Amino acid sequence: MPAPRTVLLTGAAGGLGTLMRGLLPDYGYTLRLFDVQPVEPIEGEPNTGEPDAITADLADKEALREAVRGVDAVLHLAGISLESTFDKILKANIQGTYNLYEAARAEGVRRIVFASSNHAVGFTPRPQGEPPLDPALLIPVDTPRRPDTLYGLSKSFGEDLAQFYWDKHGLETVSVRIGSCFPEPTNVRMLSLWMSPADGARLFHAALTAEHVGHTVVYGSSANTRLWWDLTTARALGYEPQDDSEVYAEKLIAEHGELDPDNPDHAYLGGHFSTNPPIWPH
Ligand code: NAI
Ligand code: 15L
Repeated sequence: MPAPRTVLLTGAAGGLGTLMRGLLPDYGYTLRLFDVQPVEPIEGEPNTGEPDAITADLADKEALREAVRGVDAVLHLAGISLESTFDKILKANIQGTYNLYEAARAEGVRRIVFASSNHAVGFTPRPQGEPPLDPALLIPVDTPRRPDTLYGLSKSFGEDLAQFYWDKHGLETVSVRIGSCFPEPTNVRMLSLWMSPADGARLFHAALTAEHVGHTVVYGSSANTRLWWDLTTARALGYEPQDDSEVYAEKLIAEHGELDPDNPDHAYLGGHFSTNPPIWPH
């Protein structure tokens, strides 16, 4: 895959989108932005004039066709990012992601990097043991999908959609099961799942540029000492994580205590998402 130059960044107004707007231009990308909310300038960054930005909903098929026209690849972050009602998840994450793939296929876009989530496999029991875990205990990418929420279910759908568009239409995807990508980890579970924003940009760059990915599923995290999952497929794309959440471990464990094997919120990869009551009305 020749290095893409113009990348459509959906979800550009969100937390991760804002972080990536700051970091990805350093890899030489020109970003076109898409979000249902207006994209605000990044705090503390010089205002470099009007961005190439489209304010529209993923339900708007015409806007999506225009948005993907002429771009080399898409980084698809837009959608509901936490548990919600089925109607909302259906519209934004399931129908919306389908609309994006259909627009990309129609306009000849060759690759999408899809923000999947740890919650697509959130009901996987977390591996137990002293860190760093024996590599044989790390959760592989081909572990059965076990969504822990309707949100996780929509990410599982997105991965199936990606596989289908590769098999049927030759549209490539890297599905990144992101752990927790925030400036810092804020709880003990995140010590295992955290992806620093800088490593996030490294991984997205690798996913955008690696040769012949077909549909590849990778876990998205830093090289954490307390890692629960296997980064082999991510590394095979050329991803070399530089950060480790361990620098936050002492402080977070002092504040929250170690993970408790008897606490159901600590039993699974997805943490408290697995015990979330459903949100009504459905
Ligand atoms: P966020 O909620 O801050 O941002 C999502 C953005 O998508 C928002 O700006 C929102 O306006 C936009 N959006 C929602 N529905 C839309 C629609 N129908 N049409 C157009 N835009 C729409 O979420 P965040 O944290 O930035 O996450 C980005 C993506 O990465 C999401 O897909 C999320 O599920 C995924 N992810 C994020 C993780 C993280 O640690 N931040 C972990 C795992 C997955
Ligand atoms: C996600 O999928 C969410 O989008 C994000 O907000 C975090 O909750 C993250 O997972 C997590 O599991 O920490």
